[in-house]
Amino acid sequence: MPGSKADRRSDEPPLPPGQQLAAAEKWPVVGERAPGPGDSTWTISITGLVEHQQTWTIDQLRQMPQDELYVDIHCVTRWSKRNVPFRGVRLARLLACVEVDPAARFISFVARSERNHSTSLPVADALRLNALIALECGDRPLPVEHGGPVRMVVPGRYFYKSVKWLQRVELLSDDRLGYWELAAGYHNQADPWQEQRYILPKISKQQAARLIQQRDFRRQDLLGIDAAGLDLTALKAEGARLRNANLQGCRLNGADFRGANLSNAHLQQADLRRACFVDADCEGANFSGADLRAADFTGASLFGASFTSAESESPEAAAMIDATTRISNEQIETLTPREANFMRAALIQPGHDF
Ligand SMILES: Nc1nc2c(c(=O)[nH]1)N[C@H]1C(S)=C(S)[C@@H](COP(=O)(O)O)O[C@H]1N2
Ligand SMILES: [Mo]
Repeated sequence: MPGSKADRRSDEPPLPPGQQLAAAEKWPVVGERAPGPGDSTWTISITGLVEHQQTWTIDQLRQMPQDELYVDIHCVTRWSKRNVPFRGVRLARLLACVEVDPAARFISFVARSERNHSTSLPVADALRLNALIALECGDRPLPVEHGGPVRMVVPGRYFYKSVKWLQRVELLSDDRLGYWELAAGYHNQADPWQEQRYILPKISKQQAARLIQQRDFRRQDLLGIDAAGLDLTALKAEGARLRNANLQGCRLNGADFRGANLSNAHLQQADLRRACFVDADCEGANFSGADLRAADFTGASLFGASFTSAESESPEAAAMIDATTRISNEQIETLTPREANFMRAALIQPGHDF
């Protein structure tokens, strides 16, 4: 039964609101591609408001005293992974070497990255949260796809605050927004216990009303748009950016979301028959209670997506899925175990006419 109490062992501590455990052996890879090998040895520098800038090679970092930290990972796209054993050098230890200027209030972590990734924190938070410059995970060198040879690990924040392929740490008097915070509208505080996922939407109510009336969202940036309950039959939403959009209970049959970004979108109870999600990003999207017969998810990313409701045990809370819904086995394997079980059972239901 979806959402049954038996899914959660009673001795397990709760997860932050809206999070679900990823399948036990899965650690999703999220974000940009790993950088190329580069032409110089990997170093980490600390720059900005410090008494003496300093640079370390990976070997030098390995020779420093290592700390081990068991971290609960919480991705903003709603999957969590508990007790991941990271090992490396505490940020505080490196900051002590460079002597931070008292005027430095923020710290920016800059990646070796084709798209200039960085993210930032108040210095006080980075220290209080025990941020770690991680070199190993589970007694092995950190895999490249997870940020090897060296990444930040910041416990107690959504994982976008943990930059992969760390190259430079810069101390700043004023904050500098990072990549996801600017490009995706992710919240700059990022406390999962307060569910600080997104800053507020930017689009005006008038603009939203016009697009809704025309049923044309193509390539628009509609972060957080609230269109719940509306008739958006055959909506054109190719390439639209609909992160965190509220589309609950909408009529969306035949809608075209090809290549759209629907991460964390709310699609509960929506009529999505024959909707096209080809190559869409549906990470963390909520489809519980939606009608997904003949919907096509070919090539879509479904990490953290839910099709059943965690809060309710009623059968109406599960999405309507049958043999006409197109989802591959590979995609099912990226779902949480409960979602995957539901999906496997639903997909063999004979298709209905509608
Ligand atoms: N350089 C870099 N760091 C990054 C990202 C990225 O795209 N580039 N993505 C962030 C996000 S959104 C998450 S959830 C985690 C994912 O880490 P993982 O791929 O090891 O699970 O890395 C974070 N750090
Ligand atoms: Mo993330």
